[in-house]
Amino acid sequence: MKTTTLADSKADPMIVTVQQHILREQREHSPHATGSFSWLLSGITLATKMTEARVRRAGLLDVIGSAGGINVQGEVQQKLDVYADQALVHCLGVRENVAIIASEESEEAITFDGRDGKGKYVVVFDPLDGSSNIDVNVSVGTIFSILELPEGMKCTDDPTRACLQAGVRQLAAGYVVYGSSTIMVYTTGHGVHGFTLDPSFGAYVLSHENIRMPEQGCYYSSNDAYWDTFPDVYRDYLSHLRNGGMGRRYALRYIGSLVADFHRTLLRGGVFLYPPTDKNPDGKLRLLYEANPVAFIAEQAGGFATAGTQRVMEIQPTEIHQRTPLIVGGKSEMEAFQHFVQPSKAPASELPASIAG
Ligand code: AHM
Ligand code: MG
Repeated sequence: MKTTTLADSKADPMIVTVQQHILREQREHSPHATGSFSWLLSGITLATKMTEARVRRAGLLDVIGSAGGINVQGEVQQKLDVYADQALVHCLGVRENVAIIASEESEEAITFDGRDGKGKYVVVFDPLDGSSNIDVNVSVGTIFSILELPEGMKCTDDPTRACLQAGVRQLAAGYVVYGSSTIMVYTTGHGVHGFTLDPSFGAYVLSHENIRMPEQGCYYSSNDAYWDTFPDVYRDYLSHLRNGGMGRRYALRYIGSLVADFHRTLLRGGVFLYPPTDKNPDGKLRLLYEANPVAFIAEQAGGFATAGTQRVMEIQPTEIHQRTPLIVGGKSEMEAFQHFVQPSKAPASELPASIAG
């Protein structure tokens, strides 16, 4: 008699969930791993599923909220960004291997009591990026970066200092886009992988394995309203892209949600820029939980991220909520950018014809 195996059955054969994928990666790259890292990551995936459930009902919750601001349980409705933050704080807080967290929503880093000796991870995150878009049904996201507690440091010593590590020290980074579908993208330094949430059974399922950024795309992504206040080199670079200097005329795509704009750039190529402006001379985006995770993912996918003249991941942070300019994109666009900003350091062989003269 033939025995039916799971592989034979028609029910979701051979899916790989994010959890299985992490365990598989650990077996391959860190055979002595204890599983503690995947336990930490499961806290993040759970929190993002809680947030996604709320995002999907955003309009409905607003209606209920406007009828008195109290939900059926008698609780005051919470704004989604606060809810997303609380979901992460809660889900990471119950994982004893998390020593410290820092969130865009909190001024200070948070440490958990009684974790000395057990807590070894530092997690920094933006719980709901682009949340001003939520009321108009535009994609928003969650971004995170995972670091290790510095050698010899206890989690109660100086939580802020534990967070102030350069991006090159990230163990993992990722984001979730709550878009037309919900997708989680992460890296642990072994490529970039994407998992789409299957709402029918609530699991992130591998949908984009080993994502590579196209070497050249056809979009640039920046807030054109600030054009007049961009430094000259940025305007020259953007004119170069727009006017066909890279062999094609680049078109503009800008959502105003970093996670969504970056996700398109990762899959379709091109370049995303948030340069210094008059209003934000140091850029607007936050180094630790916006620029660094995006930079790690971009580099793992064959792209690059700079703050102008310095690689994003080499910046030594001095403050948790420090801002930075961010220019991130595929190989061709980033090499061309280098020619505008630091011509002496740009790769000679790749000079765009129009600049090489
Ligand atoms: P937020 O973290 O408060 O949502 O702000 C960050 C957002 C990014 O998602 C986006 O890239 C940027 O702000 C858009 O800013 P602007 O409206 O100035 O173009
Ligand atoms: Mg943000």
